[in-house]
Amino acid sequence: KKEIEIALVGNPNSGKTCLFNDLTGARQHVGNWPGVTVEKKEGRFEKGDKSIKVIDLPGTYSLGAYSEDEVIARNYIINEKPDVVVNVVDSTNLERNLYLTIQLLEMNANIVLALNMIDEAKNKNINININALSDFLNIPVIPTIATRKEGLNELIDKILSISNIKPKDGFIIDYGKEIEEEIKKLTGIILNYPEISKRYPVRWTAIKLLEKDSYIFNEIKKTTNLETLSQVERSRRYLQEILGDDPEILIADMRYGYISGLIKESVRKLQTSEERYT
Ligand code: GDP
Ligand code: K
Ligand code: MG
Repeated sequence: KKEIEIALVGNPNSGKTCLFNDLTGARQHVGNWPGVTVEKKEGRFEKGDKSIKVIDLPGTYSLGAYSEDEVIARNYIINEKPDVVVNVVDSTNLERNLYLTIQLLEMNANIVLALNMIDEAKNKNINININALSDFLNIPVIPTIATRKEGLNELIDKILSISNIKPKDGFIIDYGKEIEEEIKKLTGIILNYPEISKRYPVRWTAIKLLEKDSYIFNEIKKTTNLETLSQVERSRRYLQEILGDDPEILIADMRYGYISGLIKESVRKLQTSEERYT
């Protein structure tokens, strides 16, 4: 009987710890991540004949290389490859929260979206079309109220039902002809290095290199020859010249644009009577 491993990921204050407690009850262990003072929480629960290990990852808005929390969260997902990543989002702040979701998708994580604080969204007259959101992102979406354990059983059932799926290295956002061509050049090079391509999702690595992610940049520097780094520099300079901005800014803008389109398709803010009459 193989243990299923799941990780909770989300922005700070999205309700991760609350959901972690709902899932694991008293069966938790608190320690530290190796080498750092960031708290590591692990717990367990059972469902039927399945045993599920749960990790509460540090809260973070992004999965770049800027903070300890970001690096811990993303290294865990990349290196440990949890069977399921439960992406806990604050339903009242979907636009900001989905920035992390997009990055998880680009890392090929096997995601279920816990649309948490759905009670607060209702109070604020934010109406989320769950099916549209799920279709758009191509991942299961379960509304939850962690403080009341609502949606918990549905979430657990979904976690178990997708736990043996392995998402393919794929296309989430089309970054446009120019950027896509440079991504293609870099993925071509990365594929020559199994040490890298077996460990990291290839498309994600190419995007990270265009963004000049310091962590991935160093990994590449250690593992590949100088030709790789000079191609990264050429690609970055070329994009900067023809598109007029740093690739990391262009890439972030396209992610925000994608999310904004997605929000338009799936979220309605209904006016309250008070708002209508003031
Ligand atoms: P974390 O930072 O992601 O670990 O978030 P916490 O679990 O600490 O929750 C942040 C705050 O949101 C706490 O005050 C929780 O009680 C509250 N909270 C969590 N889930 C919900 C929910 O579904 N609905 C409402 N109304 N509040 C929630
Ligand atoms: K908190
Ligand atoms: Mg927490």
